[in-house]
Amino acid sequence: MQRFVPVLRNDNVDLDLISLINTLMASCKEISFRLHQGELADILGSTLDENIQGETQKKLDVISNQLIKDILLESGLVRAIASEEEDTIVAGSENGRYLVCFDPLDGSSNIDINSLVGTIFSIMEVPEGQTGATEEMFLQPGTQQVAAGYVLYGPSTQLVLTTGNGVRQYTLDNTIGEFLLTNEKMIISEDTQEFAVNMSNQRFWQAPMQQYISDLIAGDTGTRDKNFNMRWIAAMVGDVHRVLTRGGIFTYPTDTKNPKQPNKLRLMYEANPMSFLVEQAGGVSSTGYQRIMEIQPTEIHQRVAVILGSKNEVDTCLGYHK
Ligand code: AFP
Repeated sequence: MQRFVPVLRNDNVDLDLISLINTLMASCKEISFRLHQGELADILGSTLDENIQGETQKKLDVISNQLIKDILLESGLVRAIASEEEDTIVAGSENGRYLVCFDPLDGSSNIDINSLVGTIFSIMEVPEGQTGATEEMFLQPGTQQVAAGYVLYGPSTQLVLTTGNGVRQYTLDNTIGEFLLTNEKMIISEDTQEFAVNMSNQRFWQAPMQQYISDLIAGDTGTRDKNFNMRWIAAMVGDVHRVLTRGGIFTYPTDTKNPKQPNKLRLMYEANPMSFLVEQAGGVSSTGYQRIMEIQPTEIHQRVAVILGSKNEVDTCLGYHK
């Protein structure tokens, strides 16, 4: 099985970018190790702090953020980072070519139940001729990403990565500490009978999503004329991994549950990187009204509605929004 760096070299990926991803993976291997130590390492549970989103920070959110932040800022390759766990961007090296957005530990409510979590990342280049490190530099649409991926900390630790030439999956071999290529080309099936949504929010959704999900649930007794199954991991990284592996539609739609926060998922470090992966694997990713990767961001912690997955099923869902 091939190691991850030579695979990227064969793909003619820029050597600095390979080096950056490799550096990022060093921190993910450390997170993987600590997660697997679990309760033995006294890293479960919450801190007394909240992040910028008003969410209680788990100890592992803070540890993971620190590990990734330190290694990226020391690499010399990164101009600045934006993280779910940081209020503002953090400047790195003046000569760094790259901007990295990340969610250090997505699905953190799963930590204490020993369930799926993951690190999601998106990499862009500093716009031509710009000096210093500013939030404006980050406000580029997802189409500008040069790499995106996630590391899923499950029964095995897997890296799923795109640099714009398809999606590959690597599995961490703990005996040698390397990510080895285990799927050369991830493709999302065009059709599916599986959907992922938090059904407890149903009454808060807008009419098109209410109708679409009702029709899925009606199954072969309704207009869809086939039965659907539902899965919800409560970690986007786990749900999207399932979609990439065996197809499906995943959505976190707009809702009125908290009028101050109509959308839950973060554009820069959740929706954009996942959309890049999904599109590279042949799927579709939209807010319902716009391709996610074409959204012009207005701030780094911006939230969006997300509908992504199997092409034909997402297209059907989008049909309800017209
Ligand atoms: P946290 O990492 O803050 O726990 O949030 C995870 C997440 O943003 C996303 O990964 C899940 O799809 C979604 O929240 C789950 O949300 P619900 O708890 O509302 O189902």
